[in-house]
Formats: sequence, structure tokens, C-alpha cells
Amino acid sequence: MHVVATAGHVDHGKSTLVRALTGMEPDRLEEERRRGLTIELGYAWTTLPSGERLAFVDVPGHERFLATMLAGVGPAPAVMFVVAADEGWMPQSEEHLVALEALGVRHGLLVVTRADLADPAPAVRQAQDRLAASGLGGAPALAVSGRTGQGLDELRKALDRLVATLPEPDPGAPVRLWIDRAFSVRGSGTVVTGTLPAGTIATGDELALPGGPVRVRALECLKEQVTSATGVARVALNLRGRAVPERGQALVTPGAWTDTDLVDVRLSAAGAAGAGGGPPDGPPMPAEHDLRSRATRGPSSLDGRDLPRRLTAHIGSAAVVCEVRPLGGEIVRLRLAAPLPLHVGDVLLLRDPGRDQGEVRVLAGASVLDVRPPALRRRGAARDRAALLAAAVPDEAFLLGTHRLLRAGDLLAMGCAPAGAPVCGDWHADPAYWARLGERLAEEVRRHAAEHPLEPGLPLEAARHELGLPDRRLVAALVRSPLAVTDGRIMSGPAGLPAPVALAVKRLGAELSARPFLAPEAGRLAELGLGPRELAAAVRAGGLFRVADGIVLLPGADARAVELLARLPQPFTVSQARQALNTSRRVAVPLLEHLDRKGLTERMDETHRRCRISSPE
Ligand SMILES: Nc1nc2c(ncn2[C@@H]2O[C@H](COP(=O)(O)OP(=O)(O)OP(=O)(O)O)[C@@H](O)[C@H]2O)c(=O)[nH]1
Ligand SMILES: [Mg+2]
Repeated sequence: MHVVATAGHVDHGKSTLVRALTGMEPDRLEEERRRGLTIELGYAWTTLPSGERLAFVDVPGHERFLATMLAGVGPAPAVMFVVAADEGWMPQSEEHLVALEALGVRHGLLVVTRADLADPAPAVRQAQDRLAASGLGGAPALAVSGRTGQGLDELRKALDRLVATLPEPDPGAPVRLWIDRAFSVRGSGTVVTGTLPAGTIATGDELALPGGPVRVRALECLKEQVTSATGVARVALNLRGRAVPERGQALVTPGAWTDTDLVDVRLSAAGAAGAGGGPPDGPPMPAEHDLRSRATRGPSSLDGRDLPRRLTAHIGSAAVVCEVRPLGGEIVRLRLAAPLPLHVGDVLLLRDPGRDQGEVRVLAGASVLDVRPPALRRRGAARDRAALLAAAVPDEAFLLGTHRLLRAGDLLAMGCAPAGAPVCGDWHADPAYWARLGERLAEEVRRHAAEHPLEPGLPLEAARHELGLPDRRLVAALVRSPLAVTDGRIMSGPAGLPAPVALAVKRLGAELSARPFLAPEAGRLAELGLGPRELAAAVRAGGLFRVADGIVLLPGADARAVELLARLPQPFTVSQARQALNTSRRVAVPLLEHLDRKGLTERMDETHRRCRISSPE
């Protein structure tokens, strides 16, 4: 199925055309028929010559119903832009074009209707002129009459060609169905309708409303009961749940959107295409939307300072009052009066509800760059933020760059499926930030060791706090050799050793601090995981001092031993040395032999030695 919205000035024949194409009545209200005026959105559908099904969302053209018009065109991917041959381009033609341009609508047809009342050629030329610089510049133009049926076959074929060019929406995309109607049906409860732009809804699905979760009890597409519908589609859903749905709310995949009332956006010059006055031979143009920026800086540069402070933001069927805070240039921060489910890349339409009738009231498109923007407290923070956002493309790298650390679920809810690998669990980090954190952790561990030499290492929780991280697992993920974690503490080992060996050496160091010459027994070394290879590596790295096979002490133990031995009456026996060093024969004998080899001590006879350097006294 495809969905096309109508657009165009009041009374130009939109509903008549939809009626002629579908045989269905888009104006359902008695009041609409009585006044010959569309007030509410109308829905009708037909099968095109190719067999493709096409639904129309018929919008009102009257200036008073602009909000309804925006609700209709918002989720529709294409538009049938209607201009009456006998009236030509009119104020709401201009206003609708401005809105479509801000929304980024690129697909559509220009249909000059009421061709039985006047030669359509001048109106076609005039409208093409107005559309030229817009996204609809290349739209095929047709002249038709909804009354005589002239040109309708051609129009059907053109609609077929149009829908064939429309991009195929992702059936797996998260659902966001802006509710355009909500009502109760006796016996089946609450029913809502809307245009599903992408994604899939099936019976039994749980979806979220602002008021809470709801379940899809039944589903209709163009009045036919179905078990699932994939966007683009017009759908009617029968819902079960406590939340009371209302027009302007969205029904969303739980967790897939960020509910936010604060967004940073980039303004786009809505109506840039239409600025600069009308064609010389055309009817009078609407009062120019006189943004100073447009006049003084050209159409491409909009300045947030030129906008009124209070505007209405439109997206889908929602219309929410917002406060505008200019950050710099075309970057502004919007505070919404009510939260909306948004993704980065969404386009809000900013409208000045206070403007007089007859003026173009759509002021700008606002492309969402951040749905969870940071507080701006520092002096100059707003300016820096604007500079950062000025050239930003809101993708994963950008989101991680500004938020530094995000869970996969946060990224998804912001509108960005994470492609990069997580740093741990479901956490994703900005690479530069992560590298800086690693360095800071090493520093913190060093500082802690220096300030608390008797403590075995920096507790993970303390490190988490120091680094300002939300999850202790992140600290553990930052630990790299020579750092190592044991018993919830981070230790630093000698450089170049594998973390477990560094850690064992560190523990050994702690144990040897009380009795530095009592080398660990083989059993203790095994417990610490220090086999011959590990010991050799630790000795090579300077973490341990090898006295003999299987006997290790801390580096510098030999020099310290000589210091102590030099204080003994010379010569001394092994037993005296053993006592002075507070150790066992198992260590004392090979240690003395080592000192002999190094020439620090020498043997006098079978039982006596003396130091070869003089005592420190
Ligand atoms: N002669 C002639 N009259 C037409 C044609 N199309 C519409 N009309 C008449 O123009 C008037 C307005 O037509 P609608 O279809 O209601 O116009 P609309 O654009 O839907 O108007 P709104 O929804 O209120 O913006 C009606 O009186 C129609 O009968 C046409 O092709 N030829
Ligand atoms: Mg109408």
C-alpha cells in the first residue's frame, strides 16, 4: 500500500479530486458537506492501474486548519499538490509548500484542477515556478477536472509512476504511529487510526502510549481486517489497555524512542523556495514571512534570534507549544510543553500561531540533532554547543562524541542502531574519551598507591567515583596491563608483565614487606600462580630478584641484606646471618652464596664469612 496526502489552497478541488479518483467520500462530517469545506482529515483509497493500492489523506486547505493539514502530510511520504486553474497560486498554496519544504517532502505531483473552468496552462506555469526551487521542483504536472473527469486516467497513471519511485520503508523499523483519530466503538473499545510510515504492527503487539502500555487487539488496513501491517500503510488499531489515546499522541515500540521535552535542532529555511516575491504576472503573493535573516543573509542562513520566543512545534499529528532558546546561528534549543517520542534526524515544523491570517505562519523546519542535550550552565556554553552542532551529522559517532558513553538501548532510542563494538556489556563509548579514561585510571591508581602505600590497590568503586562513571563494570573494562583487578581493587604491576603475574608479584611484595628475606615457600608461589616461567618473567621485568631456583625476594633485597650483615660482628656465621635477616636457612644459605659470588661477602673458613664493604657506621 502507498499513502499520498493532498495539499493546496482552500476550495481548489482537493476533496473533489480524491472523490473522483476513489469513489469514496473524504469529507465525512455533516458540517463539512454543508459548508463545502474540509475541516478534518479525510481518508479514501483506490487501486491503481498497476494493481497497487493507494490511500489518500485529504487535508483541509483553509488557513484556520493548518495544524490539521500538517498532521495529514507529516507521516505521508508523497503529496498531490492541487492548484485550481481558475485561481492560480494562492496564500495557502504558498503556506503548504513552505510546510512541505520544511518537512523535506521530495515526492509528488502538481495537479492543476478545475481545468474545465479556465485554461490550466498559466496556473501550471505559475505553480511550476513556485515549486522550482523546492524539493518538489521536478514534480510532474497534470491538468484535470474533478467535475468532468478530464485528465483523470492520465493522473492515475502518473500516480502509479509516482508510487513506483517511492523509497521502500524498513519493515523492521521501530513503530511510531501518530494518532490522527481516536474513538470508541461499542463492543470493541478504543480505536485509533494513523499513517504508519515504516515498521510493522501485528495483533498482540504491545505498544506504548504516553499514558502507559497498550496491546493491539485487532488491526485493519483500508477497512479490511489483517493480522499485521507494514508501513507505509493507513491503519486502524483496536487497542486494549488503560491509557486513553488521543489525537496528537504517538503509539510507539516500547524503548525505541526517546521521550523528550528538550531538543537541540538545526533550523532549515522553510519557504526559502518561496521567498522573494511572486512571479511578475501572478496573483498577489501572501505577506512575506519576513525573517530578517532571509532579507539580510540570504535564504541559506537562518538565525535563531530572528524567531519569536514562543512557537508551536509540529510533528506527525502532534502540535506542542515550545520555547525557543537561540544557541548561535541556526542552532536553537527547544523546550517543549509536553514530551514527544523523538529520534535524531526527525524534523519538527515551527509555526507562529500568533501571526495574523493571511501571513505565512510556518517559519522554519527544525532538524533534531540531539534528543538528550546537556545542560548549558557555563558562560559561553551555548556558543560552544552551537559551534559543535553547526556541522554535526547526527550519527553514532556524533552521538557518542557528545554523550561520550551510551548504552545500546539509549543509542537505539535516540534513533541510531549501534554499528560499533561495545566497550563492555551494552556500553558504547566515544573512542577518544575512552582512551582518556584509561589514562586517567592509570593515574588514579598510581596516585592512590603513592598516597596509601600500605593499601593493596584502588577499590573499583572509588575508581568509578573518581572517573565519574555510571557502572563499575566500565572501570573493570578500562583495566589494562600492567593494571590488574583482584578482590575488587585495581593494582598496578611492573610494566610489561601480564596482568595476573603483575598482580601476583604485587601481592608477594605486600607479603614480603614485613619480613623481606623470608622468601615464599614453593606452595605459596604455586597458590599465587607463579610457576618457573612466571617467576622468570617477573625477574626479567625487574619485579622480583632471583636468589636461587625457586627462591625469590624483592629487587634490592641483596643490597639491604649486605647493609644488615655489615652491622654484625665480623666475621659471622650462617646462623648469625639468618637471625640478622630474620629468615630461614633455606633462604640464608643461597643468599650468602649469591653475595659471595657478587663479591659483597667472602668466606673466611668452613663456617665464617665477612662483608667486603665496610659497615655504614
Ligand atoms: N467546475 C469544477 N468545479 C470543481 C472542480 N473541483 C472542485 N470543484 C468545486 O470547487 C469547490 C471546492 O471543491 P473541494 O473539492 O471541496 O475543494 P477542497 O480543495 O477540498 O477544499 P478544502 O478542503 O476546503 O480546502 C466545490 O464547489 C467543487 O464542486 C472541478 O474540477 N471543476
Ligand atoms: Mg477538501
